[in-house]
Amino acid sequence: MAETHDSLHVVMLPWLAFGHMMPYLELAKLMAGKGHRISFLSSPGNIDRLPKPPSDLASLISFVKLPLPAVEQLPEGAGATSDLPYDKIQFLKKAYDMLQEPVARFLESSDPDWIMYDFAPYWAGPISSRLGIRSVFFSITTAASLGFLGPTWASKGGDYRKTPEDFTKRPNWVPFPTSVAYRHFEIEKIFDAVSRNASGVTDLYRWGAGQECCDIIAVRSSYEVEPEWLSLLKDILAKPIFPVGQLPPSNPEMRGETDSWRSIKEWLDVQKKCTVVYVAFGSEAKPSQTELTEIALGLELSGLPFFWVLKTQLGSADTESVVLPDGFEERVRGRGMVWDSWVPQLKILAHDSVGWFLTHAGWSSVVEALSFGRALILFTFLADQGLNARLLEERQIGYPIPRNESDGSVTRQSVSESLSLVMVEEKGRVYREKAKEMRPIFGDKNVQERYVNNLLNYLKEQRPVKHLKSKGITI
Ligand SMILES: *[C@@H]1O[C@H](CO)[C@@H](O)[C@H](O)[C@H]1NC(C)=O
Ligand SMILES: CC(=O)N[C@H]1CO[C@H](CO)[C@@H](O)[C@@H]1O
Repeated sequence: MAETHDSLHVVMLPWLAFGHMMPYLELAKLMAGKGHRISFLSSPGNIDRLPKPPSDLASLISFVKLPLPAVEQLPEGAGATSDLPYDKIQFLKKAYDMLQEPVARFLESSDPDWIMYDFAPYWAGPISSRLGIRSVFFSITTAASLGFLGPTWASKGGDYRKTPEDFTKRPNWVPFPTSVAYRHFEIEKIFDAVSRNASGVTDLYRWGAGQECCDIIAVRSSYEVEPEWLSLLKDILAKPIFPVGQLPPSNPEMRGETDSWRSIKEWLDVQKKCTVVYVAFGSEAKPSQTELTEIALGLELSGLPFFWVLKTQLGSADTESVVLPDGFEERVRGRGMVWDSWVPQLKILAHDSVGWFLTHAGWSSVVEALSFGRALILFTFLADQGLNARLLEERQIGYPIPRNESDGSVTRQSVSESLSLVMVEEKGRVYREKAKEMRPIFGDKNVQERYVNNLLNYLKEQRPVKHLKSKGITI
């Protein structure tokens, strides 16, 4: 891939979470595939852990390592949210905010056309406009989540919603009927995002301030999936809104042919076609001990084959690791496999034996599964997962395991019953069919390319005037 005279230089500044860095990187690859140059900024440890782009794009994507300053209470060596228990993430944000100077210096010296920044670096907008660099607020969450968050005045502190209960209802700026809102137990768990924290600002403030200071807003979304929400965003955010498509991972060879994949594949190869439930809750979620016990016993009760990627500890600073019920692994041996380290999720989802996915509803996992038409059974933990789940439930693309509304607890019976509903019963047929229908919508490369081209056309047309002139482009 070679640069041309109208190639752009775009800086990407994703939040220090793999669920954010990966879709940013996916978009970076698609843009580099069109000859544009990307500088991808993150902590050194994260960059070392990210999959390497394919060799034909490697020269166009430069990874820029920004060491994180030491912050009291932030465990040494932690560079991403997945290295930390939930209550320590505020210190990672505090360290991240201290990157303002290094980021400004990088922007000044490299003079890109555009920067694409995430919700956490809400300070990137003002820095860029001071330097005459244009900016995109790029949200890796769905348009529904952004719509639920609301206009910037709301997220910046003027929200009429004050109690957790307020966040369980449709916001008053949403004019169409929808069930997209948190459930009681979901918002209770994350309500501190609404309050001040060690970093000095709330998460909501970061979203609002970041959206307010950019030139345009890009969303990991598509008109095929969220037409009503995308049109709402135009109204409430009063900025050009660009869906960038669902960004299905383009490169299932991530991290190469590892030994772990060889043993996983060996196990999957001997299972019957389309029978295995893949169970995984993303890099940041760890079930509580009671949840873990009930999910395990539910899987056991169901009698179904499963492959479970289980995180029992969130980084070495996590003192509350969880354990499987006594004798569980012996009892399910042969039909169930529990894996406690990183897996090539995309390859597992792509395997013929896998038919179903018990997921936390993180959007990257949803996209990966639907791009193979795998039916979804939902069990949410944190962040925007509840909102994603409602969106999927309302479109009958995902089935939520019934839970106690007030504390979110789940029973082994409801786990087992939900699995058989989606997998075998007549009542669950709609979930199986919808998942198949979604396959081209989430996985089609041409659909994806259209969205990226549309964004790129705008970025080219609207590049900073000084750069147009220096490249001899007349306006
Ligand atoms: C749900 O949880 C609450 C709080 O733990 C408890 O009081 C209630 O009895 C539970 N409801 C059901 C139906 O189990
Ligand atoms: C200063 C402050 O309010 N800290 C809170 C930030 O949020 C965490 C949970 O993520 C709480 O434990 C802190 O008390």
